Amino acid sequence: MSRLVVVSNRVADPRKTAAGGLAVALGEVLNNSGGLWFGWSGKLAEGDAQPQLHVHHAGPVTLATVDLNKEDYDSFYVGYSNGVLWPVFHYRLDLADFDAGYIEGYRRVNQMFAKTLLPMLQPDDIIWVHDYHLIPLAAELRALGCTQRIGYFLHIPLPPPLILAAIPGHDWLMKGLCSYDVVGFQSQADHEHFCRYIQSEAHAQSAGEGRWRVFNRTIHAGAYPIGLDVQEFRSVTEAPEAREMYERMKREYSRRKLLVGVDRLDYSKGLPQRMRAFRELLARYPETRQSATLIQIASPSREDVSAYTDILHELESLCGSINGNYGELDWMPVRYMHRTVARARLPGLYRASRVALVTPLRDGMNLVAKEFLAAQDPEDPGVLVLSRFAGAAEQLKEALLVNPYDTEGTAHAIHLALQMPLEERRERHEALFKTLQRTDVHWWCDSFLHTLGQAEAEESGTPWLRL
Ligand code: ADQ
Repeated sequence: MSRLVVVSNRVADPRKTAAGGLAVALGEVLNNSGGLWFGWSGKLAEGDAQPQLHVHHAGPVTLATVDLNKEDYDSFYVGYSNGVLWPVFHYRLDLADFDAGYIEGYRRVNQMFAKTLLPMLQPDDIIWVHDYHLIPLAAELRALGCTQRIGYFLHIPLPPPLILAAIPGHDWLMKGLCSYDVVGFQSQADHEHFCRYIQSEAHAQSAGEGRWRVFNRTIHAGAYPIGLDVQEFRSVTEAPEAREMYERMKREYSRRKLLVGVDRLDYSKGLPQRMRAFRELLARYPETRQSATLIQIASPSREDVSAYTDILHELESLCGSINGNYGELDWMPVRYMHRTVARARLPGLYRASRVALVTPLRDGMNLVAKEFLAAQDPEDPGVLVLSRFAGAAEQLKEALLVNPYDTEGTAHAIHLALQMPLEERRERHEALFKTLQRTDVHWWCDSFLHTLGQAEAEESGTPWLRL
C-alpha cells in the first residue's frame, strides 16, 4: 500500500481534537497507511538562518515542518499568498497588490519546500498538496526528479479565466497547476472555470472522463466538495461542554430568537453586508425588534494585511450604529465579538440558534454552514440562510439561498427564516442532513485519493513540465 504524504501551508497534530475536521480526516487517512505531513511550522527563523527541519512523530504519522525567515514570510505568506492570490481568487482584483515583487518570494519558498521534502520521499508515495500557497510545488518537485503521483486540492474558489488573466504571470501559475496529476476544486463552477481557462489559454483538449491533454501531458480535473466529519461533529455536540453552552444560551435568550454568524474576520465573508441586511430587517419588520438578537463572532485573522484592519473598523462601526439606533435598555440587537470560540463549545451555540447567517461574498465551500446543520436538533432544527456565492450552495439547495449584495432580499429571507413553521424546518433540515452525511469528509478524502490512485504514474508515460 502506498504511503500518503500530505503537504499544506500549516500542519496540525491529528491526535488533537482541537485541530478540527479536516485535520482529523487527513490524520485518519495518514494513520491508516502511516504517513508524512509536511509544511510550515508557523514560526519565523532567527535572522538569516537556513530553514530548520523539525520532525515529530504522532503515532504512525510523521509531522515535518520548516520555519520561514522574515523576508520569506513577508513575500510568500503575507505578500503573494494573502495579498495577491487570496483577493484575486475571491474576485477582488481591487485589493490585489501586484507590483510589490512578492512573486519571487512565493517561488523561492515553493522551491525550498520541494528541496526539503524530496529527501523524505519514498518511491511509491502518493503526494497530496493543499491550497493556494503551494500551486508551483509539483513543478518544483518534478524539476528535482520527483516521479511520484502528485494531487492538488484548491480550498478557495477559482475565478473565471478573465479574472485569472489579470494576474501578471498567470500563465506560469496555471502551468504550475497543470504539473499535478489530479487537480481538485470545491465546486462545479470552479472546475468549469479551470476547464475554460486551460482551453482558451493553453489549447487543452479533452481526453474524456475528466481528463485533459495540456502542455503535452495528461491531467485529471474535477469537483470534490469538501465535507464535514459529521459523526465526529455530532459527538462534540453531545459532549458536556457543548451541552453546557447550549443550556446557557437557551436560558439567557429564553424570550428571544437567536441568529448566529461565525466567521474568520475576512472581507470575503460579507460581514458588513450581513450587518446592513440585519439593520434592514429591524427597519422593515418592526416585530423583530426586541425579539431577535444576532450574535456575530469574528475570529482575528491575518491582521498584518491592511485590508483586514479596514474591514474590522467598518464592522465595529456598523454594529455600534445598529445598537445605538435600535437598542433598548433591556435589548441589544447585535452582540459582536472579535474572538475565536473554543471548538468544543461552538456546536452548543449553533444548536441554540434559530437562524445561521452564512453570507460570504465568495467562499470556496464554507464549513460553518455544514457545522450549523450538523449541530441541529432534527426535531426542532434551525434554518440556514446561505449565500449563493458560497461553494456550499451548490450542494445545500434546501437552505434559504440569498444574494448578499441584495440588502433588501437578504433581510426578507432572514424574516422568512425567523418565521418558518416547524414542519418546513424539519423537512429542509432532513434533506440537508442527508446531503451532509452522503458527502462527508471521508467521502471527500476517499474520492480524491481514489482518482489520484488511478492516475497514471509519471514514469508510465506522462512527461513533467518545466516552469
Ligand atoms: P475558511 O475561510 O477558514 O476556510 P470555513 O470553511 O468557514 O472558512 O472554515 C472555518 C473553520 O473555522 C470552521 O471549522 C469554523 O468553525 C472555524 N471558525 C471560524 N470562525 C470561528 C470563530 N470565530 N471561532 C471559532 N471557530 C471559528 C477555507 C476556505 C473555505 C473552505 C475551507 C475548507 O476559505 O471556503 O470551506 O477552507 O476547505
